[in-house]
Amino acid sequence: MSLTAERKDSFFSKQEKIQWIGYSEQTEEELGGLSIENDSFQVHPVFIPEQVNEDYYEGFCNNLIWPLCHYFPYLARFEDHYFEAYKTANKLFFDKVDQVIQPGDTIWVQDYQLMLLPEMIRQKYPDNKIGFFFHIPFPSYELFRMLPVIWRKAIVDGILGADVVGFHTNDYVENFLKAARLVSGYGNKLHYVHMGNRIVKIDSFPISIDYEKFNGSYDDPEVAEVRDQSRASLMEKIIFSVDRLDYSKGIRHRLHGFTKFLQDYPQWHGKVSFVMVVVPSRDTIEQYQFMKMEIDQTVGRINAAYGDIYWQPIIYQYRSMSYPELVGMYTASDVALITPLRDGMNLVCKEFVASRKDSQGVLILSEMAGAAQELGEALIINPFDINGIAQAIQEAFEMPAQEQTKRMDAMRERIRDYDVFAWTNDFFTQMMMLEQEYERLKQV
Ligand code: ADQ
Repeated sequence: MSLTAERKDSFFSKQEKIQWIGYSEQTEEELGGLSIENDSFQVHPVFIPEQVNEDYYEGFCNNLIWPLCHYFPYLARFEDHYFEAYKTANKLFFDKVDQVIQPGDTIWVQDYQLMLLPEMIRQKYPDNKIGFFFHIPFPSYELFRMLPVIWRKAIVDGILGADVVGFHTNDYVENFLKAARLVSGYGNKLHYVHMGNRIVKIDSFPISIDYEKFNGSYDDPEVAEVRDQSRASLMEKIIFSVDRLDYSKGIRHRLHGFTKFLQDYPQWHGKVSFVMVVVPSRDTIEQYQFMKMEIDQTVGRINAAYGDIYWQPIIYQYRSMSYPELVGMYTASDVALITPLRDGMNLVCKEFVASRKDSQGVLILSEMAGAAQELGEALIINPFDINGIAQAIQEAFEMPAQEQTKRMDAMRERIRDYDVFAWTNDFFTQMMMLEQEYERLKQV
């Protein structure tokens, strides 16, 4: 990552209309040729036949790449038909790019669902600038090598069709460079990979959020109402967490940590409310259904064991939240408890920090989230260490207001300076300046 003042100028404000290509949940017939367009975007839907999509999205993406990249190899399923569907779906995206692309266009491909697409575009359009961003952790080679050789090679070569390849952290960059070397024999110099007549830059771009939006929402009347009501109706101390239902998010470990806290610090009984919101996700997959059942049971057990008729330690919601509710809870809480077992970045912690215009509140953050590398002022915990979670909650509850402000302000400044717009500009600037930058480095 590198950032200069001029990189913070809005990149998109200088550009022509953005052509957005994405998967459509509706069929072509249902959409009926309806075109989605406004002043800045035009959306081009990609239609994937149902069976292909099941093997592609639920299969290759969610049953193989997701668990492997989040260090759950025992959940990964290696099916030939998954990979066939993955190739087919990437080709359907390519066909849409092929219809829309204009000479001189820059194409930015997002995430692990489309790892073969950069190379497909490169082969037909050698001169267009292509970027690729990977939103989840790129795993250590020992996990990546579990993929069959042909699949690994297709993935590495597919991604390297881009000019600039971005990851959230330097660790993921190093993991990818090692995979590129061991799978396809591509060496690198200062993170530039040589691909015959062209170079590819591999770098870290820690994704961020719209800082001003979250910061500015503090005084929004709807947000203030949620905050006031929560503070009035919940206990003296409020802990908050919100995530998609996913085994990578460490929800069960969080519950065990909270139970340990209740065991070890009984002085807080009757004085703490843990508001835990889980947003439904991928609940057609068996593992997710099982996990949901386990969470429901664990919450029930904790509330039954520790609560009484006046106090429920955990307030658990399985639903989506509106924006005012989300920011209302971020700003009402004393502690945000974020405990993923693995997370590419984790935006919830950045949203919490950006929302805290009052510079109060304590962030407890797992060291396994990419965000931990930027937010060192949080109380950093290991999500597998249940005692550590319990102690961090106690430390957060006892942290003086002044100390909270000091930590919060340092994190807020960092997120404000590299927000999602700076992230975009940084990525595009590196794409545009790729060759000059490489020549300059060669002289040094
Ligand atoms: P996700 O795994 O989806 O993203 P995350 O980065 O935390 O995880 O983003 C979740 C987003 O959904 C946040 O903006 C949050 O506010 C919102 N959200 C979560 N629960 C919600 C609820 N109940 N109601 C409403 N909104 C809710 C993937 C990777 C991450 C990476 C991002 C971006 O897994 O590691 O940070 O992409 O690159």
